[in-house]
Amino acid sequence: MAKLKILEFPDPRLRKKAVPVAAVDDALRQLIDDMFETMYDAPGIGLAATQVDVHRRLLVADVSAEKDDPYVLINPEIVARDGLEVSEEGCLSVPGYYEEVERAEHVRVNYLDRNGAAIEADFDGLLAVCVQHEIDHLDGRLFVDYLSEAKRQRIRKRLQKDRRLQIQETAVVL
Ligand code: GNR
Ligand code: NI
Repeated sequence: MAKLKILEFPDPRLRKKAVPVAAVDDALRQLIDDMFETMYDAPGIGLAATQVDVHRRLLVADVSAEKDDPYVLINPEIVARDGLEVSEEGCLSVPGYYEEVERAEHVRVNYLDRNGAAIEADFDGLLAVCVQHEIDHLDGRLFVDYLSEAKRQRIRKRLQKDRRLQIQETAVVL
């Protein structure tokens, strides 16, 4: 198992469109395990392969309080959506910022599970929000894209400033 590095906005690699997974094999399952370790450690409720610089259509999620309800969605396709709801979203690639985003309330998704079996499942509540947020990552989209240009710029500038300060602090300790 290995913890992977999470890319942060505005890294251009977060804008790449992921390609379909060709084979669900042991190498992919190793990546899935590493993504779960990275997500639980963060901690987060979901993680898309794009965020760890792997541009394949794969996401993991676990929105349970006990962290004992893992989902793996390979080549996910939303085939139906219903209702609208606004909820507060955050993102491990945009650390420290939470903003309201409107999403479908219910989604039906076709995908492959970690054994390569074809699944059609209905998601609602937080899991529906999370799955839509993760599929956006696979298409190179971030939740900040739903905000105004001014808000997005403010977040980008503050994150870049935070990073400069982090580098400076590290230099002082060294
Ligand atoms: O951990 C996460 N929390 C979250 C909260 C509300 C809506 C979406 C999310 S996903 C996020 C983890 C992440 O960045 N996944 O891409
Ligand atoms: Ni995210």
